[in-house]
Amino acid sequence: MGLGRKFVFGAVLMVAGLALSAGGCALQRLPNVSKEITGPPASPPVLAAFQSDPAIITQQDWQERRAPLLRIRFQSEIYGAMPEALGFEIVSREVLQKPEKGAIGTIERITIALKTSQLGPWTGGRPVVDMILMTPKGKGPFPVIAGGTFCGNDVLLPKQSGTRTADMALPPECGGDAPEFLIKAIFGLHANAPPWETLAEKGYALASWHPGDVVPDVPLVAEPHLKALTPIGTPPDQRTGAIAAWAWTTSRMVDVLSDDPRLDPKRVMLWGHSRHGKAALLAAAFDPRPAAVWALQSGTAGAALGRDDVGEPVADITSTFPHWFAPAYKAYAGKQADLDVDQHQLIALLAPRPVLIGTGRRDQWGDPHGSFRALKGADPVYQLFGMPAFTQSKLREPEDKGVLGFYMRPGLHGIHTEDWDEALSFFDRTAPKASANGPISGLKP
Ligand code: GTR
Repeated sequence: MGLGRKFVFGAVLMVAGLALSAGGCALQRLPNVSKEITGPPASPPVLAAFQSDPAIITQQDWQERRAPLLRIRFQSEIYGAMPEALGFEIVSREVLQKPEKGAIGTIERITIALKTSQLGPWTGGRPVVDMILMTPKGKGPFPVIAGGTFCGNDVLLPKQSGTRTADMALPPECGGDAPEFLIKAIFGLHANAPPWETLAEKGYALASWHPGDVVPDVPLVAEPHLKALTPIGTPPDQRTGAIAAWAWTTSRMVDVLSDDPRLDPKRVMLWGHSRHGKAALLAAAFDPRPAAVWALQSGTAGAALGRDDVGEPVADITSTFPHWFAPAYKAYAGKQADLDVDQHQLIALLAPRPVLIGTGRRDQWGDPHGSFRALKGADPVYQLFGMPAFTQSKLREPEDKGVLGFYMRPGLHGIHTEDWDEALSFFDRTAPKASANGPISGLKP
């Protein structure tokens, strides 16, 4: 076999391997979903009586009675106990790129040790996260878009030395040594790295970290880390799941970002794709500080309704990724209708903050329709906070109004330029105004 042939053969094998290793990933479920909205409304209705809590009438009812009750239920039934928040310590800061001519801005690596109530299996008894922070040129304080990266910091900025993160196990979905062009061909141009230049040009800072620094995304490897993060006294079937641990990590990153005078603490926006979209939503549901969230193809236990038979079933997600959840969640395999909470209630915990849900038309497991209905189901809580009703009737792109937005682009599971374009125009439109020092270039006043 000639070299060229060998290469093509190798590439085909690698594509097949990647597709298979994506496991339950939507890649294998190719048919388009309907362009018309299908499926019943979200249940239970978000303001209706829940357990022994009577129906919600006012914002105060929601904030003081219902929201705390839902947070307890989401932890006990789906995500497991949130680790305790005990703060952080900056271990080191290193400037990887100075804002000199030709550079987009400043790029730093900030090494952060997270404090936990227990001694974990980490070096020094606590998890250490490397955050890569880009601040654009110009005068801040800058709004910042923050989120976990899928495959480690070293693929974030391939041409930038010094970004390598702690040496944690990566999930098989990262494709082993698959070349970057194949990853991009399968999972999109921005599968591994956000559009740094565009963000800098628009006046956004970008914070990225690898959630696997805290809990590696590999089932058996994750287990001791999860146990170490689980608050003492938690029933075993509610031990912290990785999505909860990553959401908690996100909040610690918000601690760090909110303390940085170059950034605007009122404009910390979260984003995440797929499993990290689940974590971004959960983080903002438990933390009032993130100003807005973009969850892309977050699917089951993310933005998609989970009590129906559409999308990725609980049985599949809990057997492929048992470490993501509380062991209790597995009990709903094959009987997800028995759950008494659903994801529209999770989204409602973000009210009145802007939420953009992105989906792909061929990403059947991401469940575009269930995600749209979840936004609709959360809307009454947004209206309780005086937000305009979610009236969007087309799945394709968000309407240019309101703080709830939804889009369904063509294609599969991945992160494309089109996704970032949708997110940036949504953030430009809905992000709060600068809280000091006047407007930021690129943002609408
Ligand atoms: C899939 C998983 C989805 C989604 C996705 C991802 O395999 O079944 O729930 O989270 O992984 O994170 O890419």
